[in-house]
Order: sequence, then C-alpha cells, then structure tokens
Amino acid sequence: MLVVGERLNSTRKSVAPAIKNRDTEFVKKEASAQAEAGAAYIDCNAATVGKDAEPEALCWLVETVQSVVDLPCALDSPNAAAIEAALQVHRGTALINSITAESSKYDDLARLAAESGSKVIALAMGDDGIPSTAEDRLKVARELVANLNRAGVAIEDIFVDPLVFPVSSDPENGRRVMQVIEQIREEYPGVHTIAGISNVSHGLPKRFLLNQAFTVLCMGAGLDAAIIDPLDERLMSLIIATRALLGQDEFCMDYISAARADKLIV
Ligand code: THG
Repeated sequence: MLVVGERLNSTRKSVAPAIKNRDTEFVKKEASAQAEAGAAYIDCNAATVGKDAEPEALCWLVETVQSVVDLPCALDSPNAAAIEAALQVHRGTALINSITAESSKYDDLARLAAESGSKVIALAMGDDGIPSTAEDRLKVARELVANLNRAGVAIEDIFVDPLVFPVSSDPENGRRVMQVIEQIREEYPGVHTIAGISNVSHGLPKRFLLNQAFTVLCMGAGLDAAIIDPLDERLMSLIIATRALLGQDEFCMDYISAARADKLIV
C-alpha cells in the first residue's frame, strides 16, 4: 500500500498561512514527519494562493519539501501552469495529482505527464462533471486509461481515483468507491487505484475512526494507494495489519517487524 501524505494541503487552516508567508520551517517539519511515518509521496497543494501565484508557490513548496526528504511529491493542482512549473524543480519521478477527462484541461496535462515521464492520478470525472453512479465513473476512467496510455503514459504509471465524497451527504458514497476499485482491478490489473480517504468523513465526528474503517474496506476492494494523514498511527497500524490479512505481506514479516519496533498501535 503506497501512502501519499496529505498534510501539506493549502485547504488546511494551518497550512494556508504557512505557504503564504513562505514558512520554510513549518513545511520542513511537516514533510519530515510524514516521511518518517512511512509516506512514499508528499502531496503538495498550494492552490489557495490563487491561480496566478500558484506556480511560484507550488515550486517553493516542492523545493522546500525535497530539501529535507528524499521522496517524490504528488503535485496537487488542477492548474497545468502550476504543474508544469513544479515539474521543472521536482527531483525524481513526480505523481501528477491530477488529470481529468475535461476537454479544456486534458491535452495540456496529458502532454506534461507523457513528456516528463511522471506518474499520474486520473480522476473519474469529465465534461459533464462527476458522474453519480459507479458505472458512469468507470466509463470515464476507461476513457482516461486508454487515452493516457495512447499518449505515452505507461499503464503502471496510471492511478485511477474513483473520487471520495462524504458519506454524510449520500449513504452510497462509500460503496460507490469500492465498486469502482474492484472493477478497475479486474479490468486493468496493471493500473493502480488511489483514493483521498479523508474526504469520506467530512462533517462527521471522530473522523479518524471513519477514515480507518474506510481504508480497510477499500484495501479489501483492491485499493493499492491512498492519500491519508500518515501521522495517524492507528491508521498506519491498521494498514500493516490489513496487508498481512490480504496476503500482501509474506510470512507477516512487515507486521512482525513493526510489532518488534513497537510501531503497532492497538
Ligand atoms: N483525490 C486526489 N487528491 C486529493 C483528494 C482526492 N487531494 C486533496 C484531498 N482529496 C486529499 N487531502 C486532504 C487533505 C486534508 C483533508 C482531507 C483531504 C482534511 N482537511 C480538514 C477538513 O477539510 O476539514 C481540514 C483540517 C484543517 O484545517 O487542518 O480533512 O480525493 N487525487
């Protein structure tokens, strides 16, 4: 299970001013903590500074993160200009977060992904917005996988995101995501799936509990990457336990090592 650390997102109350004021120490601390907790990518989102200021802000964020951690970033922006600028300063193979089937933006982002050799998150939405059924999201996902692959992005570099919405606003918002994950895994064994888990608990109390339960359910459906808060130790412990139970941890070696290192929280 590949963990994308979500904490450096400008929509978070503490992060927006840190980006605006170019608070290098804040960003370094958040990046290091997420890396130490097991993140494989650090998500970087500077979108709240506004479209014109975003390219420079995202570059600063990526450079500050990579000055302290030896990890690639997930470049979290719908703005092709910001992604293009950030790719220039990013070291290693970036994860572009994200591309959609919206015709106004698809071509620029697909070209950037193919030219830079980046990995890319494909959101299951297009010109008609976000489809309300799993079947319609799958249609968009299939179209994106085919087009990205034709544009030169390898199948293994594509992460389909079924789009997670709060279960508080529609009781089907959890199951719909699991259905898309299961179907993508069946149809495209090489394509990865990824989800912004924390969206599911928005507006509800004890969000960590819902995020934990949803992560386990999605892993059972076949999810192999997640945008989460890696500083939630119980969630990270559950991921290690779930990998063992799903047969993804031979002889439970990782589980046992984590227990010995006293990293498993019950
Ligand atoms: N898919 C993809 N990328 C994504 C998402 C997704 N990026 C953004 C988001 N969704 C994932 N990241 C977060 C980051 C923070 C929160 C949720 C998801 C979060 N924030 C608190 C809130 O909104 O209440 C704010 C807390 C604070 O202010 O500190 O929960 O789905 N590809």
